[in-house]
Amino acid sequence: MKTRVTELLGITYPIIQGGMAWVAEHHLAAAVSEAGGLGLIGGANAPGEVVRQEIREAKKLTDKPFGVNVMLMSPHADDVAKVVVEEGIRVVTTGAGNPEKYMEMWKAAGIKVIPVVASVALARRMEKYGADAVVAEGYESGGHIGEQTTMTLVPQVKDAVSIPVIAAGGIGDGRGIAASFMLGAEAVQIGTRFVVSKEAVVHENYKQRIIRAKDIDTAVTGRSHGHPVRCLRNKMTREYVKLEQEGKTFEELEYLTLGTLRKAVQEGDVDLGTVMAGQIAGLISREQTCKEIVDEMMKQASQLLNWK
Ligand code: TUI
Repeated sequence: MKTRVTELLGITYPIIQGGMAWVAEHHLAAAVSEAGGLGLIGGANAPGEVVRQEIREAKKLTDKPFGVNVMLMSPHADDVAKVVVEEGIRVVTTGAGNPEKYMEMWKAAGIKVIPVVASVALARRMEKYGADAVVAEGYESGGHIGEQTTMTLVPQVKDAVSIPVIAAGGIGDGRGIAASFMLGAEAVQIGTRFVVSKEAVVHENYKQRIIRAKDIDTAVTGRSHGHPVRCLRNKMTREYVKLEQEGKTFEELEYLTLGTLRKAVQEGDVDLGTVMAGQIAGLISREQTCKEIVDEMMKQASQLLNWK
């Protein structure tokens, strides 16, 4: 199951873990890398020094390659961008913005740069700036999303660029992986399924909400403000969407989402917290180790794709 992505990253399976805020810490990243995929530490809104510590902890748990996701809307993005260079990180993915201003520094350090994009235009631009691959992330994803579905985005990005494309959004099993390859992807990025892994340090309430979720249980907040975020429907999303429809501004509604992802992930407040998850949540039925998840998905995908 060699692809340009497995070769580029030195990994066994074409599976990359999403750089999920608060969820993608060193235990999860190391476990996914140990399972043969590429684990990622999610920089999210954390200060550079916190990310540095996370990187050092992950290094203690695995000798395999792992990466860091730089969340570009973070006030600490500049610091995190430097920390990844100082810590000798080999792979960086970016989200929620355009990483152009860091590309030269990262390329000079020999880092493989993989921006997450939600449009063909940004994918093209990233290739021009020297990106090694792109993650084409569809609207089915959890967290901050674009407008295109994975089904429409992946083949259009594939046709627009020569660098490898990694599909993301709505992929939760081997069928999703096989379908992504049919669309032209050479790897997938998986988020929600890894939230429900034994190694993910995530409150049990959060994992159970995903396990119990049905297909239609996600909602998108912040659409009217240009910051669409997908999460599981709860008291917070109902209140947010109601006030949004009444015309409340982003600033007026910020109190509903400040610190609420941490509240859900760490404290287990799944009613007032932000329970980010993708539309594939309804498919996820039990907690497994990262190795079990990777092995099961790869077995199913290999059969479907007739890989030997
Ligand atoms: O970044 C993500 N997913 C995220 S980031 C995050 S933390 C957060 N929490 C609350 C509000 C905002 C962020 C939670 N989930 N995925 C990658 C992604 N990037 N999805 C969409 C985009 C994107 C969107 C527009 C990337 C670039 C872009 O435009 C940039 C430009 O300048 O054209």
